[in-house]
Amino acid sequence: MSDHPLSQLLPPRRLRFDDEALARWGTDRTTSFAASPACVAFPESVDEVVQLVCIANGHDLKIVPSGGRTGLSGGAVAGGGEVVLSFDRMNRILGFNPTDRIVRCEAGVITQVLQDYADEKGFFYPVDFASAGSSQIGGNIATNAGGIKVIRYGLTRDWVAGLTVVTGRGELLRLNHGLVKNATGYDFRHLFIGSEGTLGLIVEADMRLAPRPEEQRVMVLGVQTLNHILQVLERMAEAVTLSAFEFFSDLCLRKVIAHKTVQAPLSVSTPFYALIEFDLSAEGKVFEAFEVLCARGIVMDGVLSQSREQAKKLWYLREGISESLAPEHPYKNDVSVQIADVPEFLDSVDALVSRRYPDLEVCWYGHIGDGNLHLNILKPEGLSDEAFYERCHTISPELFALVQAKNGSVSAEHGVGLLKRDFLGYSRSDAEIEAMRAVKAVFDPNGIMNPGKLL
Ligand code: 2HG
Ligand code: ZN
Repeated sequence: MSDHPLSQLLPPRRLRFDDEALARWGTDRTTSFAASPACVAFPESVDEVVQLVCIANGHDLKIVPSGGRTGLSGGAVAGGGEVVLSFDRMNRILGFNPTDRIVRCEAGVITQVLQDYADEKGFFYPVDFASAGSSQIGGNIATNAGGIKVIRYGLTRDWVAGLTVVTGRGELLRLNHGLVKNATGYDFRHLFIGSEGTLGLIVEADMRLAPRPEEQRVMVLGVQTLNHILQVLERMAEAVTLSAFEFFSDLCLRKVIAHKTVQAPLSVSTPFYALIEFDLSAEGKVFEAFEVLCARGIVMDGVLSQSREQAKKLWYLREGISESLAPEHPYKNDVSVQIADVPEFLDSVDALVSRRYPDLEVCWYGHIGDGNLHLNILKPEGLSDEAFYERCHTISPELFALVQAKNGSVSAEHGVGLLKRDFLGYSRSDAEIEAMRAVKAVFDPNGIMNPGKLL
């Protein structure tokens, strides 16, 4: 394909047209969209990205930015002859400034590489989730990734001190330069964070690090009801600073156990489990709270990690859920409400699920400590994928109406992409969506950036 406009920029090994590359880089972890990009480009420098965007504008080529492709909303799916722009070859750590605790990364740096680098330097990069081993920093920023430690450390947004982006026009913008204070008007850095590649490409980022925390302990507690989970949250959060508060149902646990050879954490099985993480020095207080919760019949049993290795094993019971369910192609929901609204919201979702999904198995889990609930519905045997998705699609608006009634989000942390695009109106007003379109037109006037996603 030497006549392709991008052949003047990239050598054949960095501009691939083969079926294997198109299938691999043309999609993410969503299963309901087919990949059909025209080619996959692998730039190696910011300058090449700028040139690529300029060529794309001149030839009406659409661009789908591609990071670790771990997304679950179709944000990295190239389904209509687009150029996939992969950051796999822009994966260097460019420097470290210990005074400001800032690491400068290319967009393709793997999350775990940044975590390990921070650790080597005596610091901590706190954004963490199950796909940290393959997701890339650029993708994390483009989706404002959350994960398991948000309750203590916030979202990716909170750690981005500066950004270098190439807009859909092909302009290079250096945003915020790692400053703590910068009161000079609109902060475009925050506009690009969470923009899902619809405004331009994130090419480099200044990521701030946190002080390294003490060793963490993990406890898994068995409870009878969702409501009891919330009582555990209240009591534990009152007693200590939690680094994580997660929950999962017994069905999720059984799926993880069946998927990998791991053991059940407790000698009894209970309908739900809470997983908490906290500093080692808080262990005594956690134990006191645990005893009170047991005495009140709120907690049935619990297990506390005694080493890093054990903590990791307990974490796997929660972090392994998504991977264990993946072969069943579940219908995913990722919603959030304010933490104060969680109890009432859970009750209403619970009622909806038993009314509308009585014959479907639902895996409940998520980051309930920050208001984020993942509801994965499993496809019954014998039902085709299409029939199943169609049925779930008809129920989703009812769930989203409950979310809307609480001013919640129809996509807490997985992004909008293709999957939630038609439901955006449940969380954002018409005026907001119109303003989003206007903003996109400023940065991407020819509409070449990640078409069909988000808006
Ligand atoms: C998690 O918290 C991820 O495990 C994935 O956000 C959730 O697969 C899912 O629905
Ligand atoms: Zn999650």
